[in-house]
Amino acid sequence: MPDRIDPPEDSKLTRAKRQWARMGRLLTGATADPQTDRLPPGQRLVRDWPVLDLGQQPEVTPQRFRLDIDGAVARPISLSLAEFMALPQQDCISDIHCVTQWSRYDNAWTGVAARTLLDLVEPHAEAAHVMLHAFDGYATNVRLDQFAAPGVLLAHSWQGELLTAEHGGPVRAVIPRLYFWKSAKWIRRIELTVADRPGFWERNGYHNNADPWAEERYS
Ligand SMILES: Nc1nc2c(c(=O)[nH]1)N[C@H]1C(S)=C(S)[C@@H](COP(=O)(O)O)O[C@H]1N2
Ligand SMILES: [Mo]
Repeated sequence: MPDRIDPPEDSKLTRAKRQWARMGRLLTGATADPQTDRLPPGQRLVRDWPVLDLGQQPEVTPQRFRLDIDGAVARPISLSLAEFMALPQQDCISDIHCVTQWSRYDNAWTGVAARTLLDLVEPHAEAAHVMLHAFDGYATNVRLDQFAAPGVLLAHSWQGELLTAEHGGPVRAVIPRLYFWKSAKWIRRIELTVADRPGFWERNGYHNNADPWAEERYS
């Protein structure tokens, strides 16, 4: 049975965001409560799965694939595809929310939980951020606690089939509670850092945090 991803926990942050929403601080002026509003403000549902990227899809053969996990960690590792596939597997069903306003419900992903990889490398106590680097040169930053959250996967399959190249195969990140640009396709390296650095879209006007329920689309 796949784990169902529940909406984000109640927290000081989400309570603050709801307060901001009530004050009309969202771009749409709509209120959004991740506890009860499955569809974030300003989003519309689609049934197909659009392809979005920088337009240069790298050819990542199983031979060429390599996943390095390094930076502010005690035990850096570098995995072949076979070594990655031999790690404990997890199924997760989650929703996609793209900043270009489409959302897609109930995507069944299979892969290795980010938590499992973090346990292998043992992050330093000061590590607080993650930079995801991809084979096409794309990079995106995410807070370590958000990367370590339940439901975050390094996925190789979608709906029971291996990920196609256009959707980031052989392995992509899936970070369900953030806008989809944080979910790097063709993942190559997971770099843990002490300080935060902006990734590709984050240097180009996108929001650093990317919480869909707070409509953190642009900086
Ligand atoms: N490596 C890489 N990952 C990427 C991108 C990219 O250009 N390169 N684009 C991001 C953006 S903006 C989105 S919306 C999603 C799209 O994923 P999809 O094409 O599977 O729908 O991938 C994200 N991950
Ligand atoms: Mo996107």
